[in-house]
Amino acid sequence: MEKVLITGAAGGLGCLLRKELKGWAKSMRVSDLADLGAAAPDEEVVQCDLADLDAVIKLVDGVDGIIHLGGKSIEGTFDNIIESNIRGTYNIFEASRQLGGKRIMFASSNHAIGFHHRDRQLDGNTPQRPDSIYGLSKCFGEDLARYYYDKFDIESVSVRIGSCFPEPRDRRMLATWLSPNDFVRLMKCIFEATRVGATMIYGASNNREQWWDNRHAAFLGWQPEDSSEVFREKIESTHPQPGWDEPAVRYQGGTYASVGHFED
Ligand code: NAI
Ligand code: 15L
Repeated sequence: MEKVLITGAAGGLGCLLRKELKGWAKSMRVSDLADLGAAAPDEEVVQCDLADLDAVIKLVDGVDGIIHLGGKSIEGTFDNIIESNIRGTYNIFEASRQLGGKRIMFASSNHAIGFHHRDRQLDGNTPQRPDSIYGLSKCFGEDLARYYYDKFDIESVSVRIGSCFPEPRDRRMLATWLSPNDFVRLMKCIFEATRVGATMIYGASNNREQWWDNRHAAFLGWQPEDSSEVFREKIESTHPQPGWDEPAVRYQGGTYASVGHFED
């Protein structure tokens, strides 16, 4: 990888990749709406609103691959989600098309399938089932990725990230947890593969409880190595087991599925 662009680079996952992909990519262009501090050696820092197409075309010009993390990362107002996630993601794919087709990693989310029950194991053929306006915007991004591949041959991998934090924060995350190291390894696999087409992959570590089956994406060669099991005792002793009939427990998306409409 010569030059990689990371959008949303001031956020949690962006900061992680900015640090961990150093050296793997010869240079990095990091971008966000928020302040990113000074550029490190072999880095360019570009402050940019993803909702501005002209700015995004300049942002994408000259890079070889795009790690698209930028956007609203939780439920929000419809207007906010439209600008950052719908328009922002469209602008990234459109800039890639106009500039000759850069491979894109799209940070989708488990909330694109959050209304599936937890006792159902999902795979590459399971239909989307969003649990929120946020989840809907991730479904849009995944469909956009498919469309840009079918029509323009823009390759991408949409990663339905589970919960990527240093540690699981509750009982649900014992199943959805994606360790930061497994996430970094996945990013490398995505850009090192010869061809990826338009692929969707679930992003969870090698946890005891598995809701998602990634056999359809085995060609990427990603094998998660970490497991949430080391945190089980800590989580179970601090988070009481809720009733199994509660919606937040029945659905994969947890509270995203059980809460009401954000703007009410
Ligand atoms: P974060 O909220 O920490 O970072 C997102 C970044 O995007 C922020 O720095 C924000 O300033 C930037 N941003 C928002 N709107 C923007 C705009 N219009 N133009 C430019 N930048 C904008 O989120 P986090 O946790 O780092 O997640 C990164 C991506 O991964 C997000 O797209 C999120 O939806 C997705 N994801 C993350 C998960 C996780 O467990 N961390 C789980 C599932 C999906
Ligand atoms: C997400 O999509 C969010 O970005 C993250 O903040 C967590 O809420 C995660 O899903 C999750 O489901 O745990």
